Parts: sequence; structure tokens; C-alpha cells
Amino acid sequence: MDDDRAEPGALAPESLRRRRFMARGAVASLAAAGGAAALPGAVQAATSDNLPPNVPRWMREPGAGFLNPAYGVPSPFEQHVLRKLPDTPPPFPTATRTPLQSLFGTITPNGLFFERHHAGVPPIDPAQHRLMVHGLVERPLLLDMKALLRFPAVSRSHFIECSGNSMAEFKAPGKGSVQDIHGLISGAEWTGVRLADVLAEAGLLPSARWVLAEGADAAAMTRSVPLAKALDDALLVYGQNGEMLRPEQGYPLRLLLPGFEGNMSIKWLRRLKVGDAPFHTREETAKYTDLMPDGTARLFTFPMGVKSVITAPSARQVLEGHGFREITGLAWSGHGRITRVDVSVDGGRHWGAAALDGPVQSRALTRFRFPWVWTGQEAILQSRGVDEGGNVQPTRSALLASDGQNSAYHYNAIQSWQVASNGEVGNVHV
Ligand SMILES: Nc1nc2c(c(=O)[nH]1)N[C@H]1C(S)=C(S)[C@@H](COP(=O)(O)O)O[C@H]1N2
Ligand SMILES: [Mo]
Repeated sequence: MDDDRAEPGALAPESLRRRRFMARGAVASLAAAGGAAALPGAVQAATSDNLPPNVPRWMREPGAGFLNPAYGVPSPFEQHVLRKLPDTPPPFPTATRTPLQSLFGTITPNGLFFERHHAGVPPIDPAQHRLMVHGLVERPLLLDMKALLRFPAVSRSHFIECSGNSMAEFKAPGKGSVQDIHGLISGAEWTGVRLADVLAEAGLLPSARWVLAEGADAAAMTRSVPLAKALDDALLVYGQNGEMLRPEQGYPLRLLLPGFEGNMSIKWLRRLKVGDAPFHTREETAKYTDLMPDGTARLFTFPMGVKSVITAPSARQVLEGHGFREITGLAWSGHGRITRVDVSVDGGRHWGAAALDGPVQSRALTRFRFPWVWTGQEAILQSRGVDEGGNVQPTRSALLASDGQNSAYHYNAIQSWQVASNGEVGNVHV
């Protein structure tokens, strides 16, 4: 079972993959017992006093008691795992991106959740924050946070993706990392109140069709939400991964519209006005519309299309050593659950089904994994998501054929990472 003898880019059958992987483990333990070395993963000679067979420094004396007793922070050895501004940041900071290449599973730690704000982060005192519900309702409401916290709550995992995520890929292949190119997506377990319950408390009038949501930031961000979405799975959230929302995610209250373009999940939510028609705010007329090749603009393109991206190996990483490695990434769809992710290591000629970590949840990040043996040959890695609505993530050329290159939003094409024979990974358009 020598990895170097595997065919270039071969997709090994399940039984073979399993046996090869187990053989590796056996070799490593053999080597540990003083046997053969020089295999990937095999035990190397000690180069520091802290490596076996020595007793490491941190076992010879007690640790520092409590590092951060009141609120923990990551290990100092993880200080490179950070959110990131664009390489050429605009004069006013507008967005930070999630380090997708460094994260595991599907939950984005709160300190690494991407941010997009149009007028900065308002320093809201929750005691002085209210949610007004008015318009086509029987009983207008003015709710404080205490009142909202007394509603029945739900906790659900959902992604938020800025519809401008990956927008530069409509043009030339970006030179940055997966974080730079696709980092305007994050996932969290949100806790809050069903919008339907709050609207029921106010009592909808028969002519109610749309709900205007307004944020309490200096942008007074406003978007129109179709009533069907408001009554389906929309949430008013105050919890993010088990603690109160972070200020940059909308503390103390945000609207969450699962699967819809991130812009509509209004942060710092202060007002809901029920109407009988969309409100045609700036953010759904001048902005967040999609200019088509024929010069018309698509309005109200709410759900984010099915999408996936390989996070490792990904651009700017370098593969060290040949042999087994897991290709892994994230898939999501604004239309529901991910049902399948296919992976190709030869630029889309052959595909194999990736394993999905369960439980796969609707409109949530889904982790996929695909075993691969890299023999040192050039390879082009791709992933293709499919959702329960039967939507298939398009190739870049298919997306450009339907949407053209004028649109800045809703880029969901298949991402291609090129692995060079020296192990360097880069972004290519195929
Ligand atoms: N009030 C308000 N809500 C807002 C925004 C804003 O600037 N103000 N930005 C929107 C945009 S464009 C996106 S993509 C998401 C980003 O959410 P996040 O910053 O929690 O990642 O919030 C949306 N909600
Ligand atoms: Mo956005």
C-alpha cells in the first residue's frame, strides 16, 4: 500500500481507502516502537527537549493557574487565526472576513464571525433599546428586551452569507486565500423568538403582505421582507453560539432570515412595519439588485444559491508531503438542506460523492469530507453542492452565461483550486 504507487488523482474505492489509512496508523505505531521511519506521519527523532522520549517542560511544573478565569481566549499559538479586512481596505471599514481555512466543523466562533456594516457598529445599551411593531396590525407593540426574552425561544443553526461574497470572481481569479475570496460567510447557532409569534401578538390585518425591517444604526438599514418568509422561519435573535449577540452581529437584537441574502438580516433591529406591498428602500432598488446582460435588473433576489467551497487544501496553502490527506470544505444553500456534495480532483472530469457530517440542517453550513491521495501531480480540486430542491451549484461558465459579468451579487459558481507539483495551491478559473 505505497501511496506513491497510486494512479494520479485516482479516486480509490472505499475499501482501499480504509485499508491504506489503517495501514498508515499501523506503520506509525511500529515506528514509535523503534521500527521504520521516513513515512509521512511517522515518528521523527527528538529535535527539542520537549519531544519524546523526554518529559516536556510543561509537565515538570504546574501551569499558570487560570489563564483568563472570567472569559477564555484561544491559545497564544492560535493568534494567527483572525478575521481580516480586504487587502486594500476602503477608506471607511465595511467588512471583515472569516478565516475559513483555519476552522473546523460548521460553527463560526463568535470572534471570527464575518462582519459587514454600512455605518459602523452602534454602541447600543439594551436597556434603552426597543422593538416597535406597527403598520397593518391590530395592536402596535413597543417591546423591550425583557419582553422579547419572555417569548418562547428556539435555537437553530443557520449561515449568513453576504450576497456580495466572492463577487470579484465574476471578473478575474482573486489572488488571495479562501478567506479573502469567500470569507463573507459564517454559521452560528442562533437563539431567539419566531417572528411569526411576535406578529401574532400584534395581530396581522388581512391586507398584510410585507414587513419592513429597520436597524438602529446610522445607516438605518431597511429591507422589505415578504410575509410568507416572516411567517415561515424568520427569527428575531438575541443569542449567538450560546451567548448574547456580539455588537458587530447586531446586539442586542437582529432579524435573521435563514438562507436569504445577508443584507436582509437587519442588525440592531428597532422597527417592523407591516404593509401591503414592498417598500422599495434604497437597499432593494439602488443596491442589492442584479444587473443582467440585457440591461434589466433583477429585484428581490432573496435566497442565496446552492454553493460550496473546499477550505483545505485551498489557495495560499502549500501541501507538505505526498500521500493521504482529507479534502474538506463547506456547503450551504438558501433553498434548504444540502443533499450531496461531489468532489473532483481533475478539474471536473470525474466526480465522487463526499461524506457529509450530520445532522445536515436546513439553510445551515454543512461540512463535507473527501479522502484523497496526492501523488505530487498537478491537480485541480473542485466541489459541487446539490440541495434538496434539486439545485446544482453551477460551473463558472454556466453562471456567466446566465447572469453575465455585470452583477456583483449572488456569485455561487464552483471554485477551482489548482495544486502545483511543488504543493502550492492557487485560485484558477477553468
Ligand atoms: N442595521 C444593519 N443591518 C445589517 C447591515 C448594516 O449595515 N446595518 N449589514 C447587512 C449586510 S450587507 C450583511 S451581509 C449582514 C452581515 O451580518 P454580520 O455582520 O453579522 O456578518 O448584515 C446585514 N444587516
Ligand atoms: Mo451584505
